[in-house]
Amino acid sequence: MSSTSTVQSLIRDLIAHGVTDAVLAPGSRSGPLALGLHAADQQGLIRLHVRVDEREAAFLALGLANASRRLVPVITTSGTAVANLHPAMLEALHANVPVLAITADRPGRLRGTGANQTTEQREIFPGVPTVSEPVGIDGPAHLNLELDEPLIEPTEWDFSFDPAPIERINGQTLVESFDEALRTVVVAGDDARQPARILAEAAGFPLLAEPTSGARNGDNALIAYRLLLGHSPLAEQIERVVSFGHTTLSRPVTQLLSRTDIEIVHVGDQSTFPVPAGKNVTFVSDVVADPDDPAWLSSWLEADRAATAAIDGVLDGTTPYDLARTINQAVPAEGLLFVGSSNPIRDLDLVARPYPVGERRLIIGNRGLAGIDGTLSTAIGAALARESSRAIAYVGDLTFLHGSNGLLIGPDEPRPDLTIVVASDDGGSIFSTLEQGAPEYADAFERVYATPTGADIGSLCRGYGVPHRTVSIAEVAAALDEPASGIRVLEVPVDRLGRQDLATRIDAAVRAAVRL
Ligand SMILES: Cc1ncc(C[n+]2csc(CCOP(=O)(O)OP(=O)(O)O)c2C)c(N)n1
Ligand SMILES: [Mg+2]
Repeated sequence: MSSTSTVQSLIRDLIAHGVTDAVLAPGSRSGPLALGLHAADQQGLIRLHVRVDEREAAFLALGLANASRRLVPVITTSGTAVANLHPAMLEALHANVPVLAITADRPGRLRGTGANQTTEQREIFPGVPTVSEPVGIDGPAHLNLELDEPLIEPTEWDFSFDPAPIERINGQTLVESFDEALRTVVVAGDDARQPARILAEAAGFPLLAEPTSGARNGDNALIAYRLLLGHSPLAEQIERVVSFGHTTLSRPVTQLLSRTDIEIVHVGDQSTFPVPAGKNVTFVSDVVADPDDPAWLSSWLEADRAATAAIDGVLDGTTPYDLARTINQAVPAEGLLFVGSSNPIRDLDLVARPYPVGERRLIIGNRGLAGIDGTLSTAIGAALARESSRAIAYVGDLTFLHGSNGLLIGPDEPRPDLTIVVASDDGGSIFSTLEQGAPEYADAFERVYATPTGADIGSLCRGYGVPHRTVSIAEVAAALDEPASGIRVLEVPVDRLGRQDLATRIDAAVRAAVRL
């Protein structure tokens, strides 16, 4: 088959399997794919997104796939271009997001010779399944496509196909049903979604839900659970944990799931459980439970109210937590919030109020590997994939700078309405709250951990043609409320050097409030 007809049937298969968006980075070997996708875009069959930088292209596909839960291909030429997909493919692997890397390759006979732009790219993403056609893919996959000359031929692109029912595979289910009343909490990590909340509400269990769990909704969700686990006497009374999703955010939760003296039921398998599972851990596919003693839940809710009031007492309107609280409130029903790794997600986790059930907010982040790379592109992809009443990305300054090339978008490309809020503290504030923030490391700390850059985010945005404004924490709510069209950046200066002291004061206030 000629390269052109190979590509024609591949694109036809993609459309037949429900693909609606594709991301392409330019190159010569991938030429037939580029022309075919352009034709599919012109015919209204696929929305094509073109990006120069393959790393950003792949993260864009990740965001599109994450928010739509559809397979999204990212297409590159051969050589180093392929390696640039790796960070996003790893994130897709660990968060199980359906991104298909389609990498153009030279014919196999040229491998191992000095042919230009030719390398071993078939097994370049260990752990990511390789496929020869886009069928039955529900996570990341790699399709390496050897294309021979002639690469370009005159063609009438025709992607029509006979609609056939798509088969769905049903996995084995193992349902855990509790017959013993034990004091239980529900932990909801990334992508836990509704089942965590539904179980908590049906059984009357407290719900400890991370911001990107999709479960931090309703009356059972706690706010300051991270500090309650450390300070409330209730934590010592926990007899059973049911966990959903992939928890990554805090040590108290990891420590809870590491306990060997209580019963732990995880809905999922080891790949989403944060520590090697001991004998007390059961992996299941669902849990049902009868209503529990209501006093257990009300004690947690009362402790949470006390802890949250104590935190609010420390916050004076100027701290990074005030920014997180403002952003939490600024997401309307049907809104989208993409949260960057590092402190934005952790600050949000400590202060975010649960939303009412059923209002269809989508709060997501790259929690598979929690990288600070590709964040703007992933957020842009998510905003492009989902019609939302308001789309916000909330990121640290290093995260913004690391992925700033996500703003490199050609004038004819689809562009979402997205406001990027940068918590700007010139460096990585997260490290000051970890061990390396201790005074004995102070000499080395600024240079090798905090890494202030002094970069001028406003000038950078100007270079990309993206509107930028610096606003105070007090001004963020009003700025987010403005009608926004296209991508814009709100840079919010926040303090980094007082972080450790602030964390200590919050910790002390919560301890005093809940240790009665
Ligand atoms: C690709 C990648 N490189 C390095 C890290 C390690 N890392 C985690 S947080 C962080 C600093 C982030 O700084 P910033 O985005 O400014 O957020 P802040 O900590 O100030 O809230 C770094 C370098 C990472 N998670 N991902
Ligand atoms: Mg920072």
